[in-house]
Amino acid sequence: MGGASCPAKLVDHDREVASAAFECLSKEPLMDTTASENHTNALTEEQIRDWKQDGYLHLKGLLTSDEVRELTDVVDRMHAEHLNQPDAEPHHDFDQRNVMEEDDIFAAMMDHPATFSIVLELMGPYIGLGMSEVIVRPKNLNGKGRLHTDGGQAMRQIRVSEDSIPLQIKLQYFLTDVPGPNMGNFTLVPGSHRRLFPEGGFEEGPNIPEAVQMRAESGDVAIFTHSLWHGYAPNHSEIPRKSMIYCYVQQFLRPYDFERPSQELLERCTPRQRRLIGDIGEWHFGSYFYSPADQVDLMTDQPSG
Ligand SMILES: O=C(O)CCC(=O)C(=O)O
Repeated sequence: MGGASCPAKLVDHDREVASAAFECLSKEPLMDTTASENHTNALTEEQIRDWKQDGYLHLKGLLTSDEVRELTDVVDRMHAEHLNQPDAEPHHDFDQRNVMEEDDIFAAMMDHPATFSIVLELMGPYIGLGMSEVIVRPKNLNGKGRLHTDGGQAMRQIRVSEDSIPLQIKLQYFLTDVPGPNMGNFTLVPGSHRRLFPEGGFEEGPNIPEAVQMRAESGDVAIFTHSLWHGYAPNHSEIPRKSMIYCYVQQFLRPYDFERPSQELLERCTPRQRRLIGDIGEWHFGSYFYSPADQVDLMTDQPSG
């Protein structure tokens, strides 16, 4: 379409955005988009190598026992309320979405000091929160578990290269110990993030030979990229497996489990948390693609002056 049919104001704005971006790129060295180049130094060289090779990390003891207890109290309360509903099945999984709206303790997890610098190291600073979830997987002898990759029809066909920042990562915080097999373990296939997951999955579910059932302790965090073949094993134990999942996406992607945050939540959040859940100021062409000028300062908490 010719420029004559576009409103002049928008064309000018687009030019401004493009020329500001060009100016910025020509003054600063191009960012090398390997996962290790975001320089928060939150991960070791070895962890970054493992991340690229395996598509996931298992980081131990990132939450304190007090944090685990406080979070578990809230999760237990939510689960108990759910079980009070007439049609609730005690052996079914409890999967609550958009929990940042439920309780301030979940809103605070968006940029938890022990994990947020890791998110920045892997993703870079131009990010948003894609979802916040609480999961309880109780004993279910009929449960089979499942393996999948994340995203819908299009996203599940995208597998970013080794030297690319991810499109999406999830952090799974474990609130219970999962010391043995078939305890509802987070299950994954190391290195599978570069291979196409078969449409329809596997008949064996999570029991394919390459799959690994992660043994974890409460307070541990599993971080994984969207194209990793992952899921969960059945829980045949007496201990309900409890965890929380926080998903981070590049800012130009849409959130998964909310359309927009409530005004009430926005008012309770810090400026950084508000940005993460989509407060980008007044919307204009390209504003989710060329992030607001204070994006890096907000994310890193270090004004560049
Ligand atoms: O519950 C689990 O361990 C797996 C969760 C999962 O598959 C997902 O978040 O996509």
